[in-house]
Amino acid sequence: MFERLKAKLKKFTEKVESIVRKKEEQARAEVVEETAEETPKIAEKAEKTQETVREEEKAVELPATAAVSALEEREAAPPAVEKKRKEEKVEEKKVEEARKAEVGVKRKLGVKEKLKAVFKLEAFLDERDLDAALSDFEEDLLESDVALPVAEAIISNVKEALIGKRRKIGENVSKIVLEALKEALLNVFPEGFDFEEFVRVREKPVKIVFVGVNGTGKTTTIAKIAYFLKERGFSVVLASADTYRTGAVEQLEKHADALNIKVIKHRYGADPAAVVYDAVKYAEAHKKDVVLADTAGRMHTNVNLMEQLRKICRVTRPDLMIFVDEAIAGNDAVERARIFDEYVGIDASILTKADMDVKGGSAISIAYITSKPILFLGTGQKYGDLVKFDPKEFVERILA
Ligand SMILES: Nc1nc2c(ncn2[C@@H]2O[C@H](COP(=O)(O)OP(=O)(O)OP(=O)(O)O)[C@@H](O)[C@H]2O)c(=O)[nH]1
Ligand SMILES: [Mg+2]
Repeated sequence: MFERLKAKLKKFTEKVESIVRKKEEQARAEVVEETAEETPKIAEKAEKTQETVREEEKAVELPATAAVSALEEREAAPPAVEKKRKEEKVEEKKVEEARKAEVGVKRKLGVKEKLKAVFKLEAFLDERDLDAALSDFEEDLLESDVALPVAEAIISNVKEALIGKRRKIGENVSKIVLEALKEALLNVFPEGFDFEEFVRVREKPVKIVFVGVNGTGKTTTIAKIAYFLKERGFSVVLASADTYRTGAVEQLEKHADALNIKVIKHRYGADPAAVVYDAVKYAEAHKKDVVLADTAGRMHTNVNLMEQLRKICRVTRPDLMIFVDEAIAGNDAVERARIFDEYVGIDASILTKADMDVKGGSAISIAYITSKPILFLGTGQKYGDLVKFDPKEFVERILA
């Protein structure tokens, strides 16, 4: 699942890593060069200090002959010798201070130099460094079924996270890029949504209507959700509101039998809003927790059929209107989600056939375009093939 998106994200991470490495090598080379330039200056300063010290040392140094005569002098005229001794002490002090000063100069330059080097090595990416990599990355996202506005949003998030960022010495580059990508991707998802918790706390019966174009997996998904809810202790009733397609009622009944759940149905051609209404009345009377309503697949461009969905909304006021489409439909699914949302105001989406989706961008795109959460991914044809969709887990998975 989602191999292409995964591979493209990896490719981008590696590219940025190599850009960072190159920049750091350059910075290191510059630092080495500058240090080499600075070294003679430091040496010169140190040399000067040494000279001063030496001269001062010379001044206090007493040659052997002078020492003898000094001794004689001391004997002959003690006060003069005493004076000289005092002078000698003053000189010694001067020499000591000069030495300290020299060490001080050396230490000061050392710290400054070091800071400069560290700063340079920490300097990170600017916009020009990333331009080419980002434009390739945008193309790769589009190829992975990420819709254009979503790809643009991701790129802008990545830019914000990476440009001007400083890497501390020793910090792992790929970790920085991965964190930036994680943040960029998570930011395009709306807040997560806990379906089970919603059903638990909502006033009963919770009314859920499933909509989408033909053959995307609505009926199968309803059966999967019914199974999911039953497993968690909720009672469920199904509304067979696809009164349009031959065989639709029987298809739902077959699932209901397998799961041992009641189905409310009318004859073919009946008003779907009336079927959902009846199912809600049944649930109220029999204290059922949830009503799951199947509807006929319809093209989002068919105005009459879209109006029919509006009627279901008006009559039954669903708690959740769930849009179902195939992950493999890519940008078509995104466009359909947008139009269904415009018509009936969807609350969430479920993406089916994720098990067949190698690209992986649909979930991000639909969530971003509709600003509504993805609740589940359908991952096969069995009742248990329904995976709770969590943006964090999804992002971790495609960045793994
Ligand atoms: N591989 C795979 N197949 C799925 C999944 N969900 C549904 N299908 C298959 O998709 C086909 C269509 O599923 P339906 O549930 O009939 O789709 P629908 O949206 O109700 O179709 P209409 O009622 O005709 O609009 C069936 O063969 C399902 O078994 C899934 O998650 N993975
Ligand atoms: Mg169906």
